[in-house]
Amino acid sequence: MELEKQLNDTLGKPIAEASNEELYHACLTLVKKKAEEIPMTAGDKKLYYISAEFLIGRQLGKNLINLGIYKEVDELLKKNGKSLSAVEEEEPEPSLGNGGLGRLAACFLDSIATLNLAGDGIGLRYHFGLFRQEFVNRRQHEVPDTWLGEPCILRKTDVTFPVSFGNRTVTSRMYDLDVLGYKTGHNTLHLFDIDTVDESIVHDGIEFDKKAIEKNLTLFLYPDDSDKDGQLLRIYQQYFMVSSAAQLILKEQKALGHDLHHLADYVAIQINDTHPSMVIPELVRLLIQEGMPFREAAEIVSDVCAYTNHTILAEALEKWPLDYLSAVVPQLMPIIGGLDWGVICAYNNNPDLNIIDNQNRVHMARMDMHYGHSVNGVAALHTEILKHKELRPFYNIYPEKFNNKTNGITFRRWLYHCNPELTSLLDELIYDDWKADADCLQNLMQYYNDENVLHRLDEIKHHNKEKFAAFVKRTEGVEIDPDSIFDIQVKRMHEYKRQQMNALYVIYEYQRIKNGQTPARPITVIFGGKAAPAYIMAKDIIHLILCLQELVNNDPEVSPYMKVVMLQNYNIAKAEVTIPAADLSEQISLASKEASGTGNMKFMLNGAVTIGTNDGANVEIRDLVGRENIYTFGRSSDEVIHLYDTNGYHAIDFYNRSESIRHCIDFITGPEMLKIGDKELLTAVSDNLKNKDWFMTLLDLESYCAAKETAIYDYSNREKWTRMMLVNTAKSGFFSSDRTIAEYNRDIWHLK
Ligand code: GL2
Repeated sequence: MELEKQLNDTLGKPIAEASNEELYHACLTLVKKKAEEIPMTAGDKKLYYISAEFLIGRQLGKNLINLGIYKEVDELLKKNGKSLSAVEEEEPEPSLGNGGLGRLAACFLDSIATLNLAGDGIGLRYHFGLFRQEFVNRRQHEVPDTWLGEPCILRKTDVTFPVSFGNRTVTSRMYDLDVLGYKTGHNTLHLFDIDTVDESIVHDGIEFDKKAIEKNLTLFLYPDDSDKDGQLLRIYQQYFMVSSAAQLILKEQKALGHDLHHLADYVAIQINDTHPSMVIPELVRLLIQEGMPFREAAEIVSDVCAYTNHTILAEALEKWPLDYLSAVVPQLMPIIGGLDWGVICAYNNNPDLNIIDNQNRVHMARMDMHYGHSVNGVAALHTEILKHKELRPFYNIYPEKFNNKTNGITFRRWLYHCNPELTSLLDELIYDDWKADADCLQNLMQYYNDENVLHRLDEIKHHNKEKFAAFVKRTEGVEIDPDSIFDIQVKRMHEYKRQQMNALYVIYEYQRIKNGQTPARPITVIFGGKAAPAYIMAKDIIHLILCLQELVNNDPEVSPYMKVVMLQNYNIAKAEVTIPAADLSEQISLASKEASGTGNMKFMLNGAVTIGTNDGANVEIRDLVGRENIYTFGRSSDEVIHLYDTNGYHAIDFYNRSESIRHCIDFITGPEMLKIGDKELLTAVSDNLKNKDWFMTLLDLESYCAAKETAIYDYSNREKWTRMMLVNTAKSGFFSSDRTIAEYNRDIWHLK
């Protein structure tokens, strides 16, 4: 009743008479009011989670859930002939991240607040975030994605800081977003921007003048850095972010009357990948300005800062040329030099350890490891690889700094919000405790042999598949059959994730069907994901998939048994419809390359069965569900690492040796495909697979196809399959980000 009155008052008219847009505005106001009533989480010590990405997704549904009023609002709107999910669709999705790392940061904010820990996020207020993906002529096109409309979920504040780039100074302004925990907790995400950014300088898709720093600084997340100006712009962005962060932190701590000599008693900083690494020299610089000697400042900063590594891919381990840094942030150069000098003296000028290498590049991760007190990987296997391979010299000198924090996801969004039917069933069977204590999902195991429960799980999955099929029809114009197996690979496009291997499977299956060998059950192979604008091979792979979609779906001999869909502009909102509908979860990265993955956890939670390599967190999924509830295949990370070390992989040998591989590769540039696609792009893909194949697609292709055959076969045994679904959901509690955050706090942050 009270809610109804509040909404009516804000609307100025009855709910039934309001448009979805008006209802969205009214709900936002409601959330704001409720948030104001919740005191900010406080504690003796505060965490600052600095990240270039926060892929927060739409906020309304999540906030209503965390305020504990989602159901009530949902029912109220229903009663008035309205739908909350339609109202939620009014919210533009902020795409302030590009993939797992950014989404992880968002899940972490949710869990930090839920655990009632005082911890704010700090990042940038990108005007466009990641581009919107459109398919034109079966190719990816990038379009700027505006999200900063009115009303905006961000609050403009009066808090500003001067940020200097040499002798040019700009003013950063703070924008705030409320981060509400589930039933408790209230923190803030601070996003910085400058007032002079000019969106009108963007032309021809996502082109703009990279030199006009005052106009372009926060235009885009990860502007193209394939040239020098692009790299300089990234350094500008990073410094802008961390200088604003460091100034905010010191301002808050001084306001609390804290002694900066004891900063580590009051502050923990988590450096999310190397994008925020310059916060280390920046804080040292500011503490020196406060009158502290260099060495003391460096020690304090080390006690405050901790670093998370999210990848072993060299491209993501940033090394900035010294002269680029001195062009953008000359004031940091003496500090970085001093930090490097400390390392040179302590470790005898060891080139494997120095921050500045002999090509005059600054290794950001090395700075983090020397001048932070903790280094963590994001899944057990990943951390082992860091310790014994990638970062081995550092593990040798700082074994005590290394620790593992296996990633997690917030179950409030990735089950409660996106899968209401399964949520209701769980609430009925095991009560709603799992929303705050995910381990309770284990209790589902008592229904392992309960036919009725298994049947209901099956029914729910089917409903979710129907909803998804309707969604695909509406958004992509493709008809898919909810009775077929939904085999889903949605994630960023990258060769190491091996969407190309899945595409080769499609070709393999296509040829078999053409030869009269139809699969035990029709299968729908679903892809989704964006390719970085400058990553040509990833874009060519999108082209390959879109050509296959055209070919397969229009072939009357094949389409009754197989369909292919590539979702356009895959984002959080689409993920929320896609994941609950999955039967098979594709996690097929080359072992050792996917640090963790978090999509794998979301699928598992929603009852999909994984087909995957022993990579990242898949290994932990396998250990939890048991080998009979997952399909693993492919070479181990040790074998793969050995192949790299010994230069022992030659794709062409696999091509020459196996007829079936040869048929698949040759098909890419065969007559059927060339009728549809671009010869140059398709040839680039097949040449790459034959002659380079850096991520060893052909190494695992045959075992992959065999594993998929087994899965398709098993799917027809409904009892067996639904039992696998049950086990996957029941065992997923470990992957709650509440658990991950509790571990970060226990081992690294030590907040009360
Ligand atoms: C990533 C890893 O690739 C991914 O495996 C991991 O799950 C996430 C979060 O830890 O981090 N690293 C990275 O740079 N991106 C990721 O998604 N973009």
